[in-house]
Amino acid sequence: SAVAAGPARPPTPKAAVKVPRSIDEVDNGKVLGFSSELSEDHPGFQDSAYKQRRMHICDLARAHRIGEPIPRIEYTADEVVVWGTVLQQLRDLLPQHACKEFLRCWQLFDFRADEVPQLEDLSQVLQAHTGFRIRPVAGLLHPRDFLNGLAFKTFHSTQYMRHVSRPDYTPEPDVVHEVIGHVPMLADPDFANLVQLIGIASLGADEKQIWHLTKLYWYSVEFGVVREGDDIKAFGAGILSSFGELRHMAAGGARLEPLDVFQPQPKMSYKDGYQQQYAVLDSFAAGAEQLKAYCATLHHTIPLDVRIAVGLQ
Ligand code: TIH
Ligand code: FE2
Repeated sequence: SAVAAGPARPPTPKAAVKVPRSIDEVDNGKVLGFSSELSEDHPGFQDSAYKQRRMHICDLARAHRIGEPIPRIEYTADEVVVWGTVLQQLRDLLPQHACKEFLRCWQLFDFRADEVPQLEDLSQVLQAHTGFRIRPVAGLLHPRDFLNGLAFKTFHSTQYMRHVSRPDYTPEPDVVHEVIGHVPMLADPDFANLVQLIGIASLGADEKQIWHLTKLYWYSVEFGVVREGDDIKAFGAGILSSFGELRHMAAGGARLEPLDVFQPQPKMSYKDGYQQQYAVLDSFAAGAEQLKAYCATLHHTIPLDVRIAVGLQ
């Protein structure tokens, strides 16, 4: 028979990739960076009290188990000042430069300058709106674990505060970045759907695909902008949470390129300061369609029980 005319077989994976069957099987212990060991170029590198404080908060995150409430942190007066400074600066910038979905969801959270929000409370609000939950984490996770978490609508968040010397910008995720950059966006159903799609694509993906998905995540969820009529508005958390980065965007400091999920993405770096390029989406729905088309090319097999657990048909 005409065997040769059949569809090409998907390539056999080199090593079997472990697909987690629930969020409990996603490891939040393997932290690749940041945490409490800081590199020389980190603003808190010389500050031993700062490093100790982070160590304490990181230990709490390591001890957390899914299903338990996220421990409440008693933020110090200095930490509250950092939070309040960022919040006040961003309040001046966000109305003009954040996308409409962000500004709508922002209203769900009564952020106050004199109180750092607690992840547990935010997680409750998110669960009610989009089903996303927050899980505390000690630092930068392995990309596979981080992305796998998104498939189970779980967002891994740091809980420590950026260093007092640089409220405008930190090279790493911190509680301000998670709370202002990510949390309001995750309350938007279309956006939450897009984020979960990236997570589902990561289940069973090989290392090369994980790397590509990490970059897609970086150039959308972290540093994406979206068209609103003739304007460009921020939805990427790395822009929304940094008044330095937001001013950089508003001043046209970065190239704008349409997101093309099939193309190799530019190198990403935590070390080079403000971004040189932002990826533009026409809408979150358009972005989700592109991602679905990309996922269809991945050919990995997700076990049926996992497909059901994450709501795939
Ligand atoms: N640079 C961001 C901020 O200062 O809020 C934090 C990060 C976003 C992405 C990676 S680190
Ligand atoms: Fe982030």
